Amino acid sequence: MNNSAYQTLGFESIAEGIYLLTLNRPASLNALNSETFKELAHALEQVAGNDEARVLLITGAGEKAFVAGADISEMQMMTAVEAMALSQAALKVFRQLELLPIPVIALVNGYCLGGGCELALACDWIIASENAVFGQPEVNLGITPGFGGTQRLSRLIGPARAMEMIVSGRHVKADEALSWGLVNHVYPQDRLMQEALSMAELICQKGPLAVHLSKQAIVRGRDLELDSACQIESQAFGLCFSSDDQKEGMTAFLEKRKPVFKGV
Ligand code: DAK
Repeated sequence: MNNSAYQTLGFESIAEGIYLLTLNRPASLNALNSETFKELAHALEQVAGNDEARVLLITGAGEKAFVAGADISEMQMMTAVEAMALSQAALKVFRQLELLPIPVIALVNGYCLGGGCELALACDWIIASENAVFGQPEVNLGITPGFGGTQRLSRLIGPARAMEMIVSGRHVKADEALSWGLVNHVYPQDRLMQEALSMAELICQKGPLAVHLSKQAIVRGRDLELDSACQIESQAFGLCFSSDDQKEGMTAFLEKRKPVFKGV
């Protein structure tokens, strides 16, 4: 599943079931251009179609940035029609990421601004290095967030904090992001990957179907009212009982041994 044909991405398997996507344009702090969106769409299709994939990690190349936003040099002269086309492509990719059947962790290793912050928000959760800096600085450029930031940021940290970030464009450092619930954990930069791998390995030991259905219930349910959302959970719960993994998980517990899950 490795693909060295990408111009703007690194994409590799780093351990059994664990894939790493690296935004790789360090000279422009990994800014997202239209090629990146095409390549992201392709890479995510490969992950979605790979039964062996259990966890996806996403990070930025280098030690300075996760992603410093959409590529300003590419956007500068765009027409409204071109801007809408870019926005549509990006919205589609971010939704594709959000709906991926496996958990996706963003490893934010520096600047995480504008479209970069929106990319991280489309992942299932964010872990950050101590030098991480978050922001939606679009107002500095005379534009609004366009890749879902007004919506996903508000849902994650609440409308007041999202409003403050978006209308002021101010930078939020890792410790503040942690206290706001924007990130789950903060680590020294040299431990970020190792911590992500430990978490990914832990997830790989769990029942793949249960992990998938849990993610789906959270993602599909969070925008619904409680009764409908709980129906999604109920269906997921019921579905688990049609799987070998449920029998194996419960039998292993009662036999006081570790379960061997097969994902069926
Ligand atoms: N795009 C292009 N190049 C960028 C870039 C970006 N977003 N950010 C940084 N770079 C480039 C710089 O131009 C510089 O290139 P050279 O001069 O070396 O050729 C190189 O990366 C290193 O950056 P700096 O020299 O500026 O490094 P500093 O450490 O001094 O500052 C910084 C780091 C991250 C604070 C600064 O680079 C910065 O403020 N960058 C811009 C951050 C930003 O405003 N990001 C938001 C972009 S707007 C849309 C929907 C959504 C969006 C767009 C359209 N549609 C609806 C179509 C999203 C918009 C955004 O994301």
